[in-house]
Amino acid sequence: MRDSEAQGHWRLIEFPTIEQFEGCLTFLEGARLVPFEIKRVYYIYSVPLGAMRSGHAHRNLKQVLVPVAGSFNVVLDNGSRKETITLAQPHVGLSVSKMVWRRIEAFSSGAVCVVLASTHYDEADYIRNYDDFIAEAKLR
Ligand code: T46
Repeated sequence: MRDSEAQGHWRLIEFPTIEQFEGCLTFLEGARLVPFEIKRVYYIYSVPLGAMRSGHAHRNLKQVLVPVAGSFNVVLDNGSRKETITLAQPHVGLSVSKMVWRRIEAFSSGAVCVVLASTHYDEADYIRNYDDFIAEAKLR
């Protein structure tokens, strides 16, 4: 386990997979394997080569990112520790807690990132300025 994972800010989750001759099936269940009730699902795809997404933190939202196709890098920062995690296996997701600055980059061609979220969409939950994020993180 990485130090940052031990602090509970982010961790990889391996989801159960049924491998059959006809193909593989992976399942995710809210409040069980996913560490919260799932309120929202969205997905990011058709990302042009070289494009970066995100660049923000959430005040309360928790998420799990799953690379259901292709691969991408998630750059994580909790204000004191940074780590880049490559997601490339459809049965391995990344759980990210609140107050983590994240950026997603290096999307492979055809990559699809499915995101499971703990809350409905709320723009007020976003911290989109890095200096504001650091200031809020220090207060907590
Ligand atoms: C995150 C990363 C991984 C909505 O209207 N509803 C939604 O549920 C979402 C997620 C977005 N939007 C709107 C808000 C913006 O006008 O879609 C537009 C693009 O969203 P954003 O620029 O926030 O996209 P990303 O890729 O930077 O970030 C998204 C999530 O917003 C964010 O929570 O952690 O994916």
